[in-house]
Amino acid sequence: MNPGVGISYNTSEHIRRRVRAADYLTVAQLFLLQNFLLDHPLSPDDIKPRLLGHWGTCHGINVVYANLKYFYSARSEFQFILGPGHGFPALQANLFLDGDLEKVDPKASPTLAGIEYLCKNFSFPGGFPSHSSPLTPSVVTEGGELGYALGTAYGVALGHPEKQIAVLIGDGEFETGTALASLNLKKLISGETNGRVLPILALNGYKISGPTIFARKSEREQLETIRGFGFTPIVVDGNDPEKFQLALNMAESSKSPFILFKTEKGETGPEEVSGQKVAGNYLAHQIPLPLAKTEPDQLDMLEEWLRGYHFEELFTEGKGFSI
Ligand SMILES: Cc1ncc(C[n+]2csc(CCOP(=O)(O)OP(=O)(O)O)c2C)c(N)n1
Repeated sequence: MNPGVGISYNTSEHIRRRVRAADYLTVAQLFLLQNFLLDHPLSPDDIKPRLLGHWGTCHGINVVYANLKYFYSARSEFQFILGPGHGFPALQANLFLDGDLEKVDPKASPTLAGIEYLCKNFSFPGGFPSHSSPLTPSVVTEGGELGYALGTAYGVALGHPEKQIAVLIGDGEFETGTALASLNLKKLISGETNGRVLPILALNGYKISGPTIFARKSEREQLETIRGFGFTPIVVDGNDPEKFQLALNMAESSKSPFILFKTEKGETGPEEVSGQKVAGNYLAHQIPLPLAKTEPDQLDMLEEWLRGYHFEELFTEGKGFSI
C-alpha cells in the first residue's frame, strides 16, 4: 500500500484524523483524572494532582507513527524503533488505537472505559510508567539513556535481510557520541545479508532546556553531514501527510535513505503561557501547563487545547473510533 505522489484525500484525511485522536489521547493521559470526553467544562478536580510526563516530542511521534503505520501496514517484517521513549503517552496512544495494548491488557479496550483506564493510569501510582518500558507491548529495551536507537536498529537488521526497520531519533539524542558513532554502522551492516534501516531524525529544534546544535545548522550543512556518512538525505518539512508519504516512497527507491523530519516541538499545544513562548521552544518539553489544576487561566488553556482536536468527531461512546 504505497500511495506515493498525490495521495488521495481519503488517505490524507485518515492520517490526519488518526494523528488528532492520538494527540488528544496523549494530552488526556498527561492531564486528566476524569471527564475524559469533556462532557462538561474542565474543573480542577478533573486534573491529576501531580503532572509528570513529556509533551514536546509527542505530536512528532504521532505524525511519524501514523505515516509509517499507513505506509508499511502490509509488511509483517516492518519494525519501528523509538528514540524519544520519554514521549511514552504518544506511543501508548498509538498502541491503544491499534488494539495492541488491549491484546496484553484487556482493560485497554477501544471504549470509554478503556480511555479512562489508559488516561487515569498514565504516570500514576500503580499504573503505567511515564516512559516506555518492557511492560509496553513490543518494547524490549527500556532505554532512558539517549543514544542507542540507531545502534539498536542496526542490531535488529543484522543477519535479517527480510527486515525493514524505521528508527526515530531526536535531535537532542543526535548530539550523543553513541548516536553519532552509530552512523558508521551503515558501512558495516549493509548489503544482501542484512535488513534495511531507515533513520528518521526528528528535527524539532530543542532538547530539555535549550536548542539543539544540529537544528541550528543551515540546511546545506545538515544535508552535507548526512551525505558525508554515506546516506541519501530526504527532507520532510512539516506535518503534511502528503509530504511524509512521498518521502517514504522516495526512501523505497533510494540507496541508504535518511529522513530529516522538520517538526515543531510541542506543535498543536499552547503557543504562549505566562508571556513565554512554549510551542516551538524548549518550554514545551515536559508539561506545558504545569499549573493547570490551580490556575484558572491554565485550566482554560488546557480545555481549549483539548477541544481543538474535536475528539467528538473521532470517538463516540458506544460506537468506538471512526478514524
Ligand atoms: C544520555 C542522556 N543524556 C541526557 C538525558 C536526559 N534527557 C531526556 S530527554 C532529553 C532531551 C531529548 O531531546 P531530543 O532527543 O531532541 O528529543 P525530543 O526533543 O524529541 O524530546 C534529555 C537530554 C538522557 N535521557 N540520556
